[in-house]
Amino acid sequence: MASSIRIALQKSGRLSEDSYQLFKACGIRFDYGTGKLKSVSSNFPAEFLFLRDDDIPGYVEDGVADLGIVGENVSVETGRQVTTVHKLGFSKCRLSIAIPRGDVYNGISDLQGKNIATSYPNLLGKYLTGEGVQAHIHEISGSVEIAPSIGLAEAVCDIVSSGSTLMSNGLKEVETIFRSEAVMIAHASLSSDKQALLDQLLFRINAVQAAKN
Ligand code: PRT
Ligand code: ZN
Repeated sequence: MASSIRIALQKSGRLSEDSYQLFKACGIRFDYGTGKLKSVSSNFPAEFLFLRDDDIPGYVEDGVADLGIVGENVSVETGRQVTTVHKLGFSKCRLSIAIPRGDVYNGISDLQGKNIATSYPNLLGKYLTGEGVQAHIHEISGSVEIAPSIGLAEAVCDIVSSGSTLMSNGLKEVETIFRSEAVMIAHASLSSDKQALLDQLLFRINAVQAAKN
């Protein structure tokens, strides 16, 4: 009988601190930020793994981790078979298409035949297909916003929060294709004792969220 649940969190990034604070608010203690890759809770049957966010959906799909916290944007982009069990309300952002500020934009059909740089080829590809637009998607892993100014692409599709990165790179947002926040994902078929631990955890998370509102 499994008596513990394994939870994958982002090691170091925009999701890390809020993920830790969520468990803390739920009364679940564990060592965090010590550089270790694993930590066992001292007062809840859970073990935490600290990983790159991009790797979390795969670990949860494979069952190496039972649960994970990740941006919905990453979870959907990876296409991994996991269950979204709860929206967590932090790390809110959107995935948007942006073009140089001075360019004229009349609508999505203006992107027909254009080059669009992104780290989200799957989400972008699905969106464009749904809109009946054919464009060339250039997958790059970072610094997407500089692509137009160096002549790599006419448009970008990237994560936006305040909009200041787009602005400082001379870009304007023209289409929002996905809205995201941090979510808890779970392995598709948890054993009944792991499901019981997840239910306990969700009960505490709901109480924490209700107290905030
Ligand atoms: O190292 P690791 O691979 O684990 O982390 P990472 O660098 O891939 O991800 P990280 O920590 O940057 O982001 C984790 C998650 O936070 C993302 O997948 C989103 O779900 C969420 N999130 C929320 C954001 C932002 N806000 C955000 N602003 N992720 C990225 N950004 C970046 C964006 O890429 C752009 O460069 O911030 C810039 C835009 O911000 P504004 O405020 O200027 O618009
Ligand atoms: Zn990442």
